[in-house]
Amino acid sequence: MKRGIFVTFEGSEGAGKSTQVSLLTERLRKLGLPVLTLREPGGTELGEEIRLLIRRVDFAIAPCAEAELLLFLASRAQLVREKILPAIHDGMLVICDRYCDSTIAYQGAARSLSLEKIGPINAFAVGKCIPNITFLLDLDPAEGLRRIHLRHGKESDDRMERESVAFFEKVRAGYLNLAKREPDRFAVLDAHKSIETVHGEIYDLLCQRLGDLMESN
Ligand code: Z5A
Repeated sequence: MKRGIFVTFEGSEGAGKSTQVSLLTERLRKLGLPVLTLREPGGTELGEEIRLLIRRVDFAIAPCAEAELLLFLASRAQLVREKILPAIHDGMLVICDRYCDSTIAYQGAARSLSLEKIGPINAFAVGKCIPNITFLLDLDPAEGLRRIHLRHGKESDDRMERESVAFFEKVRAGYLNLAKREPDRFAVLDAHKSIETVHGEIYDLLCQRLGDLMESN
């Protein structure tokens, strides 16, 4: 690859992002492709510290919505400059578990922070580093929470996972709106299907889009 490709995964809790990111990474590496897999918040030393802060179920220090937003963006700004841009420059295929769209869906649609304010600071954090392809795993939030409870038991130790179904309904609607606005970047997948079926669909779509991108490069 002459120029790298940037792929992101989005969706609400339990939609299967981490599962699909691992399966795709493994398959592409077996083909000999140079793949860098990252996650948000996190992916750098600073970002992983911020991740710990954001997820703490210590309600005495729970950040207000504005502070939470800025913590996510600080992690992202560091990730872009330290990891994503250098890897894309080196021709790698970068796969990131969550990115800018998470902020619009969670802090914008669900926490009701103004999208007019989030847009410019999101852009300040990432500059021109926009994904080529975004896979949105769309799932009924009740099913997502069921999967998370199966994994962790009823009381998750993650502050955000303790939000209500209504909160995650807003997240889902926020994502679907984004996908409608940018159909060329988003591929929406039905995450109710089996892990294997979703993986097959992602792989086929990626091959198709990679072909298109190579032709246009
Ligand atoms: N957040 C934000 O608010 N603003 C931002 O800008 C950013 C993030 C970047 C990150 O937490 C939190 O930060 C997240 C959004 C917020 N908030 N919450 N809540 P995280 O990284 O720890 O959490 P996550 O990204 O939501 O990951 P997750 O909860 O693990 O979900 P997932 O990655 O989509 O799912 P999974 O781990 O692949 O699968 C969950 C379980 O379901 C697991 O047991 C699987 O085996 C099972 N699974 C997966 N796929 C299937 C299918 N197809 N069928 C049946 N079972 C399945």
